[in-house]
Amino acid sequence: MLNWLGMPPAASAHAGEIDQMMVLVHWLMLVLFVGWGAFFLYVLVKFRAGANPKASYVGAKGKLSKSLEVAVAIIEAVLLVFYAIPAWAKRVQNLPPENEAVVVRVVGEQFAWNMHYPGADGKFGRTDIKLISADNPLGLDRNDADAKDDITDINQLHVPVNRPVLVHLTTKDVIHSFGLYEMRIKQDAIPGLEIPVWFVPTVTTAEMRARTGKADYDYEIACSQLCGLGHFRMRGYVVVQSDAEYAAWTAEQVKALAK
Ligand SMILES: [Cu+2]
Repeated sequence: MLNWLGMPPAASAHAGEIDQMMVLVHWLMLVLFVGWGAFFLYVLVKFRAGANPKASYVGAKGKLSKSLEVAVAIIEAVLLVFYAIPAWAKRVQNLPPENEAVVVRVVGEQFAWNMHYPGADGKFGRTDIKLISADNPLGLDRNDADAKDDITDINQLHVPVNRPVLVHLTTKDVIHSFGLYEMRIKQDAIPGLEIPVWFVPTVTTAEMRARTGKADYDYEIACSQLCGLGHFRMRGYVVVQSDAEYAAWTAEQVKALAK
């Protein structure tokens, strides 16, 4: 139903709700575009100089135009109150509990996305700006007890399918924006703030590749704020895996840490 809008395929539990809103807004815009366009053509002919040598300073009479304006305002209010605000409220109020979700810190920087998983203990280790270096972009203090099992990654967000993912989003330098189009997620990353963002991925990367027939299809993380000269290359990938694949990936990371 959405192909006519050119939307990327949907791959999260709440995507349908966002798409429904987009469809309704586009229908309203189409009706307004056609309606106003037709009205414009009508007045061009009706009030042409040839038929109206003397200008009227009174203007249009009648209630139709006012009723139409009120109707448009009511439709917009309905979209806002019954669709947009409830959908947004779910994003910002119904956060999944941390013990049920996959919790990840995502830290933007010019020009990469750093992923920080709390590891088996479920606690994020201490980070310190003084420890930031080329091979420790998060400034993670590996001497901290909570940090010992933390998993980090760059530009690759591994998540299991059908489980809530709770991202704590922030940035080290300038404002970036975490855009996951198939998940219908977009949130600005602001220095000094940690903003919760959540979604439930419903289609694994492998399944999406099979569905689209594109063997190299990836869920892209696109930085959606112009954040500097390298903005164009600030992209990462969400790798949505089956539970078994995700467990295997986690085990691999744990093994690499032990080395
Ligand atoms: Cu950016």
